[in-house]
Amino acid sequence: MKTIVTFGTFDLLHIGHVKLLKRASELVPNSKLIVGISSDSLNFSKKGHYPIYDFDERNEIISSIKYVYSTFKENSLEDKVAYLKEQNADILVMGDDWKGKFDYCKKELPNLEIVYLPRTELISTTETIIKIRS
Ligand code: C2G
Repeated sequence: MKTIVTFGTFDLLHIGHVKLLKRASELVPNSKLIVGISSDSLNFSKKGHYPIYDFDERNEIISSIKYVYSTFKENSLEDKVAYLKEQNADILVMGDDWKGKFDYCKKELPNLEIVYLPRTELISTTETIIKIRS
């Protein structure tokens, strides 16, 4: 069974997140999808604010999605290789807003396949927050 790993914050879960998880889980038959969920402090360091839903809430939401086999906490963007090793990842999947950014992982993990999937257009957590505020 192949192990597919993806990473993200998944705050205010929306259709773009669900489509990403669905497509990732369906990339290879007979595979399991493991999701690294950003810690609250990692989200602060990436985006300059804390997520609306805290880690435990986001973890519970993501864990309940049928495409997801298991989850773990991502504390640092720089530890990708360690996380991928820990999870025995065969494939790393990310949205194409991260295109090329994680290719360096292949230096230490030459058998790792990396797939960047096209983002779903016209939806994002940030846009949703702006819409609600206005
Ligand atoms: N996504 C998507 N379409 C959207 C919005 C997001 O396909 N309209 C994808 C992103 O490309 C990402 C995943 O959904 O692969 C999670 O998105 P975010 O929660 O925004 O993740 P991010 O904060 O970018 O964290 O280590 C990498 C980071 O932790 C990724």
